[in-house]
Amino acid sequence: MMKNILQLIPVLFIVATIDKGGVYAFQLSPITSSTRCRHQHHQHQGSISRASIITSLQSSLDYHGSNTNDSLDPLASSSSSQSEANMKKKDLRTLQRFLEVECWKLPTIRTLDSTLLTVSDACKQINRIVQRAQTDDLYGAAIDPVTGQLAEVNVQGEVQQQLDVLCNTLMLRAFCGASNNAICAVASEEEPLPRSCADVMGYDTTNSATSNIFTSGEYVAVFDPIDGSKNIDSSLPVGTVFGIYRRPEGVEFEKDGLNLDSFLQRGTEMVAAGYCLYSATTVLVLTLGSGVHGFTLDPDKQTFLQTHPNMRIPDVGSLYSFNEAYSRDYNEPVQKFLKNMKETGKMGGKKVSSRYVGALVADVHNVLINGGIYGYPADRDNPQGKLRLLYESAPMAMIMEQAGGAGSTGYGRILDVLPPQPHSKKSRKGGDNDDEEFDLEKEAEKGIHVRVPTFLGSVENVFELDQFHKYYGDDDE
Ligand code: AFP
Repeated sequence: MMKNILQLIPVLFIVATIDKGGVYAFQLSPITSSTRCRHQHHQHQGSISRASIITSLQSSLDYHGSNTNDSLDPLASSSSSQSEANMKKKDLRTLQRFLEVECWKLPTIRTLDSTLLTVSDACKQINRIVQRAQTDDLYGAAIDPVTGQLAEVNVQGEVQQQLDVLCNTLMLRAFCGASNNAICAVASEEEPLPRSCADVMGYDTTNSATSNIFTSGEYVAVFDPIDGSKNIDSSLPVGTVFGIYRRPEGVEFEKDGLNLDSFLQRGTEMVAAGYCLYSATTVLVLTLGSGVHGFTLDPDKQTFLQTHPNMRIPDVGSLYSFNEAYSRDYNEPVQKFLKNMKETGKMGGKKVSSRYVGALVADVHNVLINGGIYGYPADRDNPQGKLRLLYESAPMAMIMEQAGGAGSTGYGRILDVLPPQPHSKKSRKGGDNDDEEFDLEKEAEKGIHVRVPTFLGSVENVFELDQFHKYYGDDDE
């Protein structure tokens, strides 16, 4: 019974202490439905061995697992009319149906339906990876498959973890491997440079028969495959964020369909944005430029169902989501905004309340549902904040705006921010003719991975934050 119920929860931990002999954490394996001891924080000194704890927990689970007492099991209950009424499946539209209809309705994104469906499949796989991260030992630095050496630090200066590499690969292949080949190039948080889909899928672009398949895609995609991955160790939520831009007209492309410029557009040019949240439920929130729709993964059928049609954020909310531990390093407008809120004890006329999970997707989702403001401001160490414009702030800002909310840097609309442009129009192979100084990595770092102070949420709350910037801020910003 217990296992059945717990299949509904992405990651289950049982934390137990026995006779003051230490603390043990057991995670339910999503594959075998058995429990494994993940953390043993103190050496057990009492008379009960670790093995006997595992055995007794295991037999307890096995006992309940084979327990056919339906009155205890709301899912297995066919006799309890109360349970049946509560647990009846709702008649909800599938994501697939939604995409077929919406992409057919909107000519600007007509070819994106199969791409977005493939991306939703990647989210399902990432969901399973997150669930298995501890039982399957997906921690630890990734090994470079070519050299057999430990992976290098990524563009963010962090050593890539196996989990990051796996999720990145899934998203790369989802965007580039979709049957309609709508995407021609991708940029990921995990990669220093954007890549052509031909490169991702291992196609030889000198062969014109195959190169066309990948180079003719009309869109480019940006994404952060696993945002907030540090949360996984403590079984807290994480997410995936993505945005899709139409390839601009009139720019010169490399043979394989890549051009840095096609990524360095304002957020206003995005045609679709979304995120997947891996938490108590697995949720996909999507905008195709005409409203925001939320889909929840049915854990039995592994199908995304439209549980939140036409999501609207309240115009004003009382929730604030900032890492306040950094507040002494925030700039004056943000400090004053937070001080004012705490002194009055109110936001939006209601008693103010704080929530901060430390994963953008989870924190923003909470604000989207309940109203209020999420903020990752500039601070002394990070003069532009921490969040990346292209694959974090801009997609989230599009979602917020489409849901009736706002996204601001404190000094202006996030979607209006133009990423730094390369100083040369030569897009890829610098240094060989007219422009000796062109350094692609530097240009990409400046443009693709640019950071921006980020405030997202209800219009009234974000407006108020902007007013503090106007009044106390630096005119040069
Ligand atoms: P990681 O992906 O490196 O864990 O960073 C997550 C993140 O970019 C974003 O999801 C969070 O909102 C933010 O960092 C949390 O950062 P702090 O720990 O500095 O508050």
